[in-house]
Amino acid sequence: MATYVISDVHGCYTAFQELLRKAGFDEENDELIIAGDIIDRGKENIEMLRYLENAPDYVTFLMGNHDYDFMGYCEKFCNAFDNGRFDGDFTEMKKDDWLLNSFVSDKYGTVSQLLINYDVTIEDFRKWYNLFKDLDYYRIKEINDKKYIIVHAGYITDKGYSRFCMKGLSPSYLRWGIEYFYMWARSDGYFEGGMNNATVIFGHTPTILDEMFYNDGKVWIKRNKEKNCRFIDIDCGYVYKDKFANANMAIIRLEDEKITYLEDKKGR
Ligand SMILES: [Mn+2]
Repeated sequence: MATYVISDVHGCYTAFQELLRKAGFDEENDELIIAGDIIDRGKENIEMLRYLENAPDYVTFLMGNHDYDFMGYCEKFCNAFDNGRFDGDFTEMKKDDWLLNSFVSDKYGTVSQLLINYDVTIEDFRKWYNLFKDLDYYRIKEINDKKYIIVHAGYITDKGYSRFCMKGLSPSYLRWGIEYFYMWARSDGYFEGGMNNATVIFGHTPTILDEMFYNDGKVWIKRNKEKNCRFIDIDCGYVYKDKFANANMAIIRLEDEKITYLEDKKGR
């Protein structure tokens, strides 16, 4: 039995399934943790949502910022329906972006993609809302005497968070609380958030983009000797593959920390 971690599938269902096969993931015996952002940006959002709906026992989904936003859209549709402000008929919204966007700000086009290409109903949105709202923000695993914290963007202890707030965080952090950190952390202060003697595995900031974890589409690893902790960014930006040749999808097996890439790039 092994534990695998992947992140930021972003509606790339086929690639995700292919990577599981390539890594030798065994549905009968292994465990999979998906560290958030299962949808948006990619083309196979419905496939990811159906996968969430039929969630096999071996998989744990954690909340990402895109999942959280999508949950908000679902909630809005359902509330409007429950309050009689919407009859559940999406026909007009399918034809009219303005109408759709007046309901939900469909930033990544996922909702219109679902409405136009598939026969989705208000009950689908209700189902998705209920599934997303129960997701955890992080998961802690002890494997071979090592502690792993799996989270979408960044982990911070409650105590660390209070200290962090005192130092003057961005207004968004203060407004939304610690969950915002788990889903959105992306700053130097991020590294204060870890826990001693632990490895934080996260995604959210693709290693293919020219940002703080840039590593040309390979997994990014940094050790903090002082705290004896490590940070591993496993989001290799696969959904950006049309823009960046080295974008990739990676999965890590915690027992031996073996990393498998979907695409084996030359010279690696
Ligand atoms: Mn994200």
